[in-house]
Amino acid sequence: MSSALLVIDVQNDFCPGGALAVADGDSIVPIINAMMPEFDSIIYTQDWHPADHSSFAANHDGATPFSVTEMPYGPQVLWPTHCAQGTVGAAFHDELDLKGDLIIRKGFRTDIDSYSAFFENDHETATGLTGYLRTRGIGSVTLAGLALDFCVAYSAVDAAREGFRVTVMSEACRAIDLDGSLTKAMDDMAAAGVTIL
Ligand code: VGL
Ligand code: ZN
Repeated sequence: MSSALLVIDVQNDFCPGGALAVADGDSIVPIINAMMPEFDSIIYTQDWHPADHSSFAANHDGATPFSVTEMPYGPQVLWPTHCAQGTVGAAFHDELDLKGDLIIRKGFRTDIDSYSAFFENDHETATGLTGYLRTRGIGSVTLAGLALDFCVAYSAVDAAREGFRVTVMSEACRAIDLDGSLTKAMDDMAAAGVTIL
């Protein structure tokens, strides 16, 4: 069975100095690079928002970053403006090895956020990644990247639901940890049958 490494959102805005910096986020880059030779396919996700994206607090009158609002698809955290399309913040970390085969961009629709590499936050709109993996004969996926408690966890849970064998390499991830989000993410992944190493 072929295997893929899913490298989640290793972008400047999620690293120290970035707009939505994850503590120690850049420290995982050499760990991820060192993992790459073990996989048949290396796939990157890239958070890629238009300037008017609905997940940005700045686009909601009076809203503060990290507050929660209600969207048609459910609760949504309002984030600082980050990973705006074409900006340096949206670019991959300079040291990340980009020898892999696919980049999936997500969060490019104004009205809906997308944490997962597989489905947007309505849990219905597909990115197409399942089809790519199946077409390539890939049955097992390993995840690494940022942030463990948002985009990595959502991607891991969806991968398990899609029928892949899923491992999260926790030493190659870092978390935001907002209001218990890390504990919830770990519980959700365990419940979905994700192996956490
Ligand atoms: C992410 C919040 C907003 C992530 C992306 O990559 O975990 N978190 N956009
Ligand atoms: Zn985002």
